[in-house]
Amino acid sequence: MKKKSKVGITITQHLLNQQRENPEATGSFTKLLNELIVAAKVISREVNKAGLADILGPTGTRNIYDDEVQKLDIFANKVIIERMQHVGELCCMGSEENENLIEIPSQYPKGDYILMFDPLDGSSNIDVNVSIGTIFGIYKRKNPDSCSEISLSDVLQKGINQVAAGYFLYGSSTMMVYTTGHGVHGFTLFPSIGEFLLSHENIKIPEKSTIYSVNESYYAYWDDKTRAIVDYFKKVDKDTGRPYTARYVGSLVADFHRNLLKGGIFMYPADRKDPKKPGGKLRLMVEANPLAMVVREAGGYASDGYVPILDIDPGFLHQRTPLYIGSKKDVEIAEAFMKGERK
Ligand code: P6P
Repeated sequence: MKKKSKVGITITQHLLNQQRENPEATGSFTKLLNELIVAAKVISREVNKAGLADILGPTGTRNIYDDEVQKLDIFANKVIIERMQHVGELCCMGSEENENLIEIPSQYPKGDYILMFDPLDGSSNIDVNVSIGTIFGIYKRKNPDSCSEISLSDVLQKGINQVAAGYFLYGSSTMMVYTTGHGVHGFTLFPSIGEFLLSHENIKIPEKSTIYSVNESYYAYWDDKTRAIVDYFKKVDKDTGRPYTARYVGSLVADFHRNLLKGGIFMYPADRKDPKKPGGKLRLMVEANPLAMVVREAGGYASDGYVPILDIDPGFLHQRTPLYIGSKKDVEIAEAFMKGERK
């Protein structure tokens, strides 16, 4: 019998369903996420056109991390800021591309939410047509009655405080994966109708996997414990399904998404390669925290090698962290090596 195609509900319907299940919901959150979705549709269109348009390639400028900034980075950052600042639900934003907090212009109403985002992660892959993504995490401000004086202490919250998190993946198709703490759900953009439709309901990451993702060119810059972790996943041992398969795209959202669906551990350890980045390359607030919430809701785990990512108290906006994220059992093995509990 011909398999009935399961066309899912729209993301808007899904958000409204979640809102209705939450008695105190006022609709503010739904409005906020809907605007972010519009921004992602605009970015998706430009990413898909990038090969033809003149917004491809580097701008010749560098961001605060000294990374070369691609034109699409700037475009994506601008689209999100301009679209989100007038929604009336935010009191500020933080972006990987902006050194300081992004305040809401005085002409727009403010709200109680804080949006932290990486507008276009993996940008070094733009020119070679590898999947890239937007990562976001949403918090509620701690002191709701003083939005006019938003302070870093309001924003620098542990990842466990996120009320929602997720990412958009601009690849062979454009996907949105998000959680509000009630499971992880994936939606695929159908360009013909311009809607994200439910395609991956209640995603659960396999507890154990056979994939490890790490840039092994840094092997010489790792400490012995980090080397021991990677050596472990490469060792031949049939009983534990090793060696694992190596898969590394070099685009965090692409690597994370594959591991989320198939199982796997993604690692970006601390290394001695760049003295400016002793704690690893990835950013806590705009990369590690959102993905750590997603993976936890999918039954996985994220650690800095010693403690859960979601428990880290951020010291400053662009703090970096080592990241071990994915299938729970594999991340726990990595932690055991880092803590000296395994050799
Ligand atoms: P490396 C992309 O620039 C990024 O921030 C992540 O998307 C990706 O996982 C990582 O850097 C790749 O870094 O050092 O392996 O090239």
